[in-house]
Formats: sequence, structure tokens, C-alpha cells
Amino acid sequence: MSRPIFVAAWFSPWSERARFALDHHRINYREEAYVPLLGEPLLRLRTRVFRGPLSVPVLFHDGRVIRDSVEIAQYADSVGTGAPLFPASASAEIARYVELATGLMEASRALSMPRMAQNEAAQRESLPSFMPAPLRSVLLPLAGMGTAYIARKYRLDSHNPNEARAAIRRGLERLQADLRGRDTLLSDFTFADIAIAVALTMVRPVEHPVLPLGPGMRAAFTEPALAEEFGDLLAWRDKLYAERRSAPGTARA
Ligand SMILES: N[C@@H](CCC(=O)N[C@@H](CS)C(=O)NCC(=O)O)C(=O)O
Repeated sequence: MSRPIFVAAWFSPWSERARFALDHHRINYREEAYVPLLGEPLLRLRTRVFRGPLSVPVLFHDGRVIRDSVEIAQYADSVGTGAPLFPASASAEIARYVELATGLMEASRALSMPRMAQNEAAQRESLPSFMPAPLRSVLLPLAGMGTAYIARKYRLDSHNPNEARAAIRRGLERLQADLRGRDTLLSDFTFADIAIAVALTMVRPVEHPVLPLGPGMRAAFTEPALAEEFGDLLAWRDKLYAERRSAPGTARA
């Protein structure tokens, strides 16, 4: 199999859920770091998407261009060697959890981006680590512009923070009820677990080598009251990462 190219924002949960699936299937891909704003023109050229929304992750493989994290995970299932993450018998339930996870991430983005916009350390840390420190200092304003750009693109100022928090709380309560001490949401480990575990990054990030967040970004991604209230879900997520996310991802490659 030729080597897929995975274009991703190293810290983004949307990228991480696709990366988790690629690593689960031991797929030997090459990760290319996407920097919001700066990377968009080239990505438009490579994907041939010249208007309308374009986001990461994107997977290029054997002439295919896959522009959605869930579709990348499904593609990984079709070419990978690990146990299937989308067993046909559970497709409706997995889709339900993916929708819940995406809703949680969208509501959380409305809370984390303003925190990031006010935190220079977080903006500096968000730049890919391959950039030498002096270049990072030069590009710091760009990271700030990237954050503002994402806020505009996803109309984050139209979200009311209290409503976003209430929506997240409802989702997390539902997960608590569904999990009730189980290791996986369904009878086997599936993409439902990956999607939900990764969405919890935005309540409090996991501590794992695949997501080497600095203190600024960690603070920007943490929702302290919810993290305290839903410590059991975070413990479930931490255990899942410790047991299932063993393959070294290429985050920040
Ligand atoms: N449907 C897409 C959504 C991905 C998404 O929202 N990506 C955001 C992550 S913050 C992104 O690419 N932001 C950078 C940009 O839009 O330039 C997927 O699941 O892959």
C-alpha cells in the first residue's frame, strides 16, 4: 500500500479522532501539519476545493481525497488491519455517538477559542513544534489571527457560553448514564468510544504523548467546573487512552 498523507492540525480533536483510527489500524501515514489561515491556500489547491468551507483533517491516498474525520476513520477500517471500528451491526448506534461527540466539540470550541484568543502562551504553543523558536515568535501574530479567523469562520460569537455549557452538561449526563462503569459504550471497542473520548479533550485534555499540549493550551481546553463534575468520564477516557492509544501517533510530526 502506498503511504497516505494525513494533513492535520496537531492539537485539534477533529484531527485526533481520525489519527486515533489510523493508528488503531497501524496505517503507515505521513502527517503534515496544517496551520490555520497560512495553510489554507495550498490545501485548497491540493484538494481542488476553491470555494466553500474547507477544514482539516484531510487524507490523500491513491488519488482519493477524504475531507472528513469520520470518513477518514471509515476509510482506515477498509484498508487497515486492526479490529473494525465500524461494525455493520452497530452502525446506527455509532452514528448517534459520533453526532453527540461532534455536538460536544462544537459547543466546547465556542468556549475554548475565546480562552485561546486571550492566552498568548496557548497561541505560541499551538504553532507546530517543527518551527524553530525564533520563527514561532515571528509567527505569533499569525497564530492570534488564526484563532480570530476560526472564531469568525465558525461564528463562535453567536454562541452563548452558558447555553454551550448547559448543552455540554446534558451530553455528558447522557454519557454517564450510558457508560455506568462499562469500559466501552457498545459491546465492543468502536469508533463511538474514540469519538467520545476525543471530545472529552475539550472538558480537560488527556495526558498522553500523542497530545503534547503545553500549559497554555491545556488551560484553554479545560472547562474547570465540568471537569470537576464529570471526573468519572475523564477517568474512563484516561483509561481508554492508556489501554487503546498505545501506538505512537505522529502528532506534531
Ligand atoms: N467535518 C469536518 C470538520 C472538521 C473541523 O471542524 N476542523 C476544524 C478544526 S478546529 C478546522 O479545520 N479548523 C481550521 C480551519 O477551518 O481552517 C471533520 O470532521 O473532519
